[in-house]
Amino acid sequence: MSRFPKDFLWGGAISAHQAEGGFDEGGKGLTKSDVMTGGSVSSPRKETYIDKDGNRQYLIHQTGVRLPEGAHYAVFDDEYYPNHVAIDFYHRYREDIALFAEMGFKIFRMSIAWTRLFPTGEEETPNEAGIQFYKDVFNELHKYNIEPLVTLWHDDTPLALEEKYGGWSNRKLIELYDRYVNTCFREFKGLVKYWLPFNEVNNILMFLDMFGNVSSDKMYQDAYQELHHKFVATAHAVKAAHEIDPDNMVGCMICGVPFYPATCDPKDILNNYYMWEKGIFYSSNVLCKGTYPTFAKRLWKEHDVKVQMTEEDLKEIRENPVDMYTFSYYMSSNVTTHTNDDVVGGNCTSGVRNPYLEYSEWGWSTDPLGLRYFLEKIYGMYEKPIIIVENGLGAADVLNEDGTVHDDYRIDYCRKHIEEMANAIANGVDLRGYTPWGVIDLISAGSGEMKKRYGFIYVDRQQNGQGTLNRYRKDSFYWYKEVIASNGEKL
Ligand code: P53
Repeated sequence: MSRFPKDFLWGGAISAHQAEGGFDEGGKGLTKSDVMTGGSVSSPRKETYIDKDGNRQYLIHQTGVRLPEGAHYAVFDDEYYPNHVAIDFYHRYREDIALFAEMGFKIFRMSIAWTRLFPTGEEETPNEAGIQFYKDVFNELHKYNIEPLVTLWHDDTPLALEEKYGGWSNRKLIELYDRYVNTCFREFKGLVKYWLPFNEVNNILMFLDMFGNVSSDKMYQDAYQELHHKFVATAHAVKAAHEIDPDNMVGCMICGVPFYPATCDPKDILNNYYMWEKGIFYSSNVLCKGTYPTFAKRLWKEHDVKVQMTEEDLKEIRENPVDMYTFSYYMSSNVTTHTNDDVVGGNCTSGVRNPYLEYSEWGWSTDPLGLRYFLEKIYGMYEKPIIIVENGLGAADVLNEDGTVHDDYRIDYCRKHIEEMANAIANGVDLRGYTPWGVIDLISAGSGEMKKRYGFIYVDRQQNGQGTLNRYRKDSFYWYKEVIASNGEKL
């Protein structure tokens, strides 16, 4: 008997800005990643802008950090922007989808770029070329019986809204987002039924503590306010999705990091629990249960935060919880109140090194048991169907002269995580699907590199834009094909 349900949704995931390219084609407007340079494990990505006196400037890209007064984002002609071309999915999606079909995908997670439909976010009517592009992609997927799972916002607010309103801490964003997502639900009715309103919605708060450069309580004020607006926007999206098509299923999308106390000092235990509350449960509770948890008051008090919210907001949130719990999972994090110099300090990771785990070149731990822990904990708390919508190993693969890529380390990583998925299912978790991240190589979000690859398909695009963009099947491609064909038995 199979350990996975017979209609288990095996697939893969990408996002628009990391894969599409065509950044100024088809009437698309600019988004943050279009003004972001590449970086590396040791040097951060930068945002390019013109200051109030007309000078070129670079701002280190960091959670919660904003442009100075009077500045404007700008694209510099002599700078390299990795997301402008990305892997050219915009022009090559047919070839890519054929490869996904060859692996036997049942589901494919992708995102719609808000700026392809509403270039500045404020147009009254959507850009037809953008709608047509996504209809073509969805139809191509259905040709192979692949179900799209669509993220509506993958860190890509229209840049015009960031500049004019300061982004999501401004309430105005809710109504503009409502217009955008309602357009999606209407236009893509019958083509899409799985929707994720916000990618890793909890990051803005969790990352502020983990590796933010917090200069004032105002940053917490903005983060909590931004989250509240996204909670309300999610509630609106759930309501509209259900009204427009009762078949629609909407999920929260949480960056799933299990926190471990580095010692058994009660101070570490409590501190660790508070990390779970702030990083994971705060967002999960509001979106799944429809209410702010009791500990919200403690969190707000911690940084003297006053979240502006109306009775109507709370009613919408209460009446429209999400239908499923979806999350990304890469690694666990190790927390302590003690002084410990053995810190991880990679790219987008923080905390104390866990002596029981191995770390990637980018400082991300490999912890398959952490996935089971997260699955069982979350299912026990919320009892909603779960899909793991990101998981994988970022590594510097080598393309051999004969077109092969021997990525046994990636196979090993995925195999161990799938084992733990099976164990969690055996323990009662209602896990419905698995879409490993960057199933075709794409631009890393954190480091802006092409070198940090996750794919089962290799893309010949190199660090500074060299390469043919040709696609190659890695060893993991053939392995995953077998995994799907055997419904997770042949690992
Ligand atoms: P990259 C940090 C930690 C966990 C998840 O990340 C994260 C990040 C942000 O870097 O984001 C998700 O590309 C995100 C994807 C991203 C993926 O993880 O830095 O949803 O867009 O590409 C992997 O290796």
